[in-house]
Amino acid sequence: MTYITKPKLHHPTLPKNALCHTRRDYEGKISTLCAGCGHDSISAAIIQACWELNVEPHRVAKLSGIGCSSKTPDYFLGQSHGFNTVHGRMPSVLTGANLANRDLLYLGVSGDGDSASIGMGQFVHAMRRGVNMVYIVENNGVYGLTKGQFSATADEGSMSKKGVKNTDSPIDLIGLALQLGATYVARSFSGDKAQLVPLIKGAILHQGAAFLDVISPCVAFNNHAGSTKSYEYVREHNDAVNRLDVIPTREEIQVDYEPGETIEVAQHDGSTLRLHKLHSHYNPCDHIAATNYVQQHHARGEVVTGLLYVDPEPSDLHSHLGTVQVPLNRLEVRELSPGREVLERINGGLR
Ligand SMILES: Cc1ncc(C[n+]2csc(CCOP(=O)(O)OP(=O)(O)O)c2C)c(N)n1
Ligand code: SF4
Ligand SMILES: [Mg+2]
Repeated sequence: MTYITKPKLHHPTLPKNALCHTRRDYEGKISTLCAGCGHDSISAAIIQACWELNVEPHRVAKLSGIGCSSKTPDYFLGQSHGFNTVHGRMPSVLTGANLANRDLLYLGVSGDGDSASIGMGQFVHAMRRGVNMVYIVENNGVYGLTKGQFSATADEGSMSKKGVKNTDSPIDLIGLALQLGATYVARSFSGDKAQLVPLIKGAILHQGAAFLDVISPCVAFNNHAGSTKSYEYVREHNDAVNRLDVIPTREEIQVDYEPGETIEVAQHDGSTLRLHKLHSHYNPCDHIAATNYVQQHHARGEVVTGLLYVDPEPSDLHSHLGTVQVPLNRLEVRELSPGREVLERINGGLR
């Protein structure tokens, strides 16, 4: 294993959240990724979001697959539960864990190779089932860990570092997530912390399948001219649909906005998303319009970022299955095995 433990010493004046935790308490080991890798910025944004939301680290389960992106859960939330699955299998392992213990906050971290190639079947079923999770794809358009082969999200016509042109059509994970019924869909850029942190916070508070596609340049293999996932390309083609702020209702809501510039989306769990609309025509609650908007801008070579779709009244796998509120892993043997009489009644109903 290549990892370095961080020294535990804190500066006494570091700001603390409501749980008396500093940001350092949400960090993990020292990253071994390449200096400048977008994935490290996403880890920093996750740390910031969890710190700001006063998330209790022991209530988080981080799961990932294989790849540079999937290594990152080791670099944040060092006091949380963590599990590295086989390549592309994070969604099914997470689904199982979620069904066993619905009380944890599930954070699935994946790469474009991990989710759009080997794990595609897993990704689509997690979305269509509505697993209550934050699913983050750290999207660099390449298999970073195995030295830069094109991934399935690489745009047609984009160039590899060695000058080879990609001739395959890209898979758009945002379009798929929308089509499959994800109830919170957003795209951002690793280098835009101001946009990314609130999007992660909104996803954490969302009670359903929340999907975040984060363009995350690979400085080693996909940050050159001709790449559509480089820092320069994304900065030039970024079209932000909204600016987001998340206001947990535990705090006093202070609103400071001009009429017509902001809309508020009340979520089922009582939290409120405040959207600063840059494009007055963009409505993130309109599913069909969101799908069209993303496709139209993609055709123009624009990367649309922001909260693209949110269902203010989401449902999740537990509500679809009608499971009990008590996490299954806390039920007594008596409740899990109700006895011969009940079993015979169930079997009788099947005859
Ligand atoms: C079953 C299996 N097949 C192939 C591999 C080799 N492999 C490791 S990581 C990876 C792709 C990683 O790409 P991505 O998910 O985009 O992560 P990145 O490194 O770009 O962050 C591949 C193909 C593997 N580890 N296991
Ligand atoms: S190879 Fe690419 S994705 Fe992997 S750590 Fe380096 S910059 Fe990041
Ligand atoms: Mg990748």
